[in-house]
Amino acid sequence: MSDTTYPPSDEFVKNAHVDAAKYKEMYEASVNDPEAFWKGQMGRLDWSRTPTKIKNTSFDYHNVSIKWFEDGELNVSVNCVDRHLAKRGDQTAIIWESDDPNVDMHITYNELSEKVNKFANVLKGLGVGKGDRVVLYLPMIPEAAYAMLACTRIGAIHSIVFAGFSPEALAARVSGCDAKLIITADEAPRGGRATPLKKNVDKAREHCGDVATLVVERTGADVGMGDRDHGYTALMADASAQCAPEPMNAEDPLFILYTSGSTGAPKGVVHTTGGYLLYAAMTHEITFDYHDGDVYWCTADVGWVTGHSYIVYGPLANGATTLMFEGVPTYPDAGRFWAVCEKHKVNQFYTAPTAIRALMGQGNEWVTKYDLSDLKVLGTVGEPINPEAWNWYNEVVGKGNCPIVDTWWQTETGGHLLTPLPGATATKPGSATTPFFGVQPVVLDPQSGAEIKETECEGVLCIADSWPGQMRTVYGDHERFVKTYFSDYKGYYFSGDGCRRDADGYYWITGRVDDVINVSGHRMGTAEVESALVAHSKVAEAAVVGFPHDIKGQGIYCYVTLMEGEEYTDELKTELRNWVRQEIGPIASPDYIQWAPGLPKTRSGKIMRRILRKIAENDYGALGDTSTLADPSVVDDLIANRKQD
Ligand code: 6R9
Repeated sequence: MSDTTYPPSDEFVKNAHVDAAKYKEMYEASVNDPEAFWKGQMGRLDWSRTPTKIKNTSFDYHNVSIKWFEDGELNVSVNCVDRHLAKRGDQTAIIWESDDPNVDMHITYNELSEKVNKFANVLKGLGVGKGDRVVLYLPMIPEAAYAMLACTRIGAIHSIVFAGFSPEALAARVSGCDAKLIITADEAPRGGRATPLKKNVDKAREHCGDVATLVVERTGADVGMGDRDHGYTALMADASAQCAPEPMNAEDPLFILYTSGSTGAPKGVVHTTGGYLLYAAMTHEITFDYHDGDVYWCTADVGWVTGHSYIVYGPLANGATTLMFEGVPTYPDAGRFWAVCEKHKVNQFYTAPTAIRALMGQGNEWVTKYDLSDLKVLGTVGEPINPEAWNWYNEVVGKGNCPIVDTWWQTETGGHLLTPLPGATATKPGSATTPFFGVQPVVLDPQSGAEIKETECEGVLCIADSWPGQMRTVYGDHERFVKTYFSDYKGYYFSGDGCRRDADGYYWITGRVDDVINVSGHRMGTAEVESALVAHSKVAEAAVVGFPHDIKGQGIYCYVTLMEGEEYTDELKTELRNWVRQEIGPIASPDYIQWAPGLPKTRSGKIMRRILRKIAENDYGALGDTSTLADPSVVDDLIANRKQD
């Protein structure tokens, strides 16, 4: 851990939205009088009915309820499109960079408006109305943004499923929200290869029923259209370019996004209209110090929350130019990110530590051969960034001139909670630094749950009061929402992360304290991988843990016990790996599968993951107390058989 600090340059500070003094003043105002503070920020959005009630929130375990701007009315597509037309109709809203480096497209706000209106009418024509759920299973193409905004125009609730998820995972999410329509594409080109999205939808519909599907013709491949399938191009050609926006209550659901937790199936995180959009817009402007005319690029996928808040909603609410990239960082070569930055004169660049680590290993020439002089701010998200990667990002990519914003947040939080502000915060490599406006982080003792008052400390990271971008509930299961986030530490929102606070009050995220692992910035519940493994006929029991991985941050380590009479062979190992990929998707592909004749369990039958984690980490000295195990000898077997790949 490094404690060297990197203050912003005087030149940067001069032009920044927020400098150190303003941060201090605004932060204090935001926590001393949240009502007044957020009332003052409301004007960032256009409301068809101005809210008079600002904050009505309770973290009380018996009565968790979160409402912001509850009597306000607005429409998200109006805020992201219509209201910009008079001033910036001809400005580029979306730059689309295709997987093929020779193909790109600029979409102006006028064009965006036409597409969104038409698309909204297409949805209506297919019987979709206010409150209906629509699943998007799409490549990173402009139609993904059109589809999201079209849903918001008519008040439909979208639920995006990352295009890397398997048909089985897709089916579970379609059923989970009882979707009326799936929007997909024929194929998704990425890194020169095409994923057969429409075929995956066909397979998913064998499980979730024959849900109507709209198919965007991305590659034109012949994918076979059935009775329930509709071609996008033909419907758009006939659609009217005028669709009146549905006025929505601030607390009407905007979208559902499934995310992994420590237990059970992924949960549908629900975000609502007013608070979410305001928070996404404000953090986008201030965290990245976005100024009119800047070109902003977030490399995430719209299938994750980062894509929702920081490719589509935040930037478009601000009238920004946002870049959408269909490809991968290493295609056609390891210079792709920097070639795109040069080509489109990118000013703010936002990516994940896993990508930085992977590119760092390819050599500096891939970066230095491009002109990156337009870059002003660099961002990271998704997992802790190690100081080596931070320093490389700072020196080789930013040439020491670009503040780095290490943004800590979650699907549940809607937007950044801990982050440097580029003109205000002296950064430290590896620290997400200090809270955004309105955010009150606290560090709790994991055992007693008591708040640690000393500045320097370590514990679990909770948040003491609500902010507008917070999730409101788990779709269809409010009890699970309360249980997951408000029951372990009463009166607080529990993030699931551990952290350290240093003498300067800076926060350093130490990783999850629950059974969630973070693989290349993607969240995965070990329980999900375990249930995929035990669904295989030859597997009796499985335990899955994370282990440190140089590029991915964490890798997936699986222990399996087999059904009586089954033999563990290399073929079975391959079969199990493919099985998990098929059940969840390639991102859940196990790095190691170890045969375990027995798993370490307590006498009450609980698997002791702490021990399995240590074995996966190759850290036998720290196994700790194994005397409470029902059969301590299984540990020796596990050590003897470790990583026999
Ligand atoms: C936005 C996003 C959330 C989890 C979170 C934490 C980890 C995210 C981080 C970070 C350290 C950062 N995380 N940002 N850890 N530093 N800057 O990633 O949402 O997919 O829900 O993951 O990711 O563990 O709890 P999500």
